[in-house]
Amino acid sequence: MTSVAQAQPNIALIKYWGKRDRAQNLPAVGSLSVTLHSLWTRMTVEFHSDDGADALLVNGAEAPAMLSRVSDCLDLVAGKVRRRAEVVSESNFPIGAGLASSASAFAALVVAAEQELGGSRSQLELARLAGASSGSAARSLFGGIVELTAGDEQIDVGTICDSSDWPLEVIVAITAEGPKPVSSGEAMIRGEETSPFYPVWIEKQDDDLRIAREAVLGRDFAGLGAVAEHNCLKMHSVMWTSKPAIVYWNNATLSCLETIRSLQSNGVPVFFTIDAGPQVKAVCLPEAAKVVADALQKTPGVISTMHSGLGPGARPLEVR
Ligand code: 2P0
Repeated sequence: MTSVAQAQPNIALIKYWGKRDRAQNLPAVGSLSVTLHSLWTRMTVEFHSDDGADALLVNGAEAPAMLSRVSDCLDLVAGKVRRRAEVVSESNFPIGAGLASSASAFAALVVAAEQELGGSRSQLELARLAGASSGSAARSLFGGIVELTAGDEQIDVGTICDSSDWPLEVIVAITAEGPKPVSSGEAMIRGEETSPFYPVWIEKQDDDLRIAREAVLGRDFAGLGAVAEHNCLKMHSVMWTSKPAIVYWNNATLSCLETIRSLQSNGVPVFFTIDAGPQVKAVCLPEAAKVVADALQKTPGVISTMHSGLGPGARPLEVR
């Protein structure tokens, strides 16, 4: 049997940055995100009874660096004593470049593995397993606007607003291709250990989450944009004040922020967010999508743009 699952990456508007428990990969803070529609990862999982090691192909190439994380994730779903797995991952967007590819990958992986095992875990249980592999992956089990709550023992996560109830659009401006210099996980730990801003980042996160949640439930776009931009810049301030400093931005990242500020001053409903990479994500109301995409595409240093509405959570695609 072969099982295939698809998941979309999600973009955090209130960010996950910091770990409460490194062994279990429990986040130090809650987060709030939008699950995308047009970007996807499809994971195929097949278990074999023969001897041998797990195998992984990512977009047609072997991916040794990723293989151990995939094997560890499969151990969580199938148990440590299990058949070997052949895993094939395909994505329609750049991976390892600040576009949340690990979120869609691990969300799709747990769903495909569960399907292949014939299991009946709930979406929340699968989200907890995905989150143990990649904190942001837990959110991609759910669609629309998603909130993750960080508990001492485990996370809770679910949709707080369906994509059809508030059809936001996201334009991603690609400003550099290729993998990031420091992984998110490593960067988070550095921030926790060395940034003087980290304690205040943690202390204020519940306030930002409450403001964002209320803005979502009240469909207050300006309110959501204000707290999302503030939260993003705070997270990057933790990175910049880590020792050694971590700066994921480039000149084009800043040029995109200027473009978005200019659109905002002309009354266009748009705000920015930036993750652990140089790409800029512009969140806007549907009527503004074209003008935002055109403006970002013309911004110096922007290589390309991608456009997505909000989409569903991870799900099985087919079983052959
Ligand atoms: C987020 N990021 O909330 C934040 C904002 C990047 C910046 O979650 O260490 O790959 O595997 O749990 O999920 C990216 O980190 O980190 C991330 P691990 P992950 O989307």
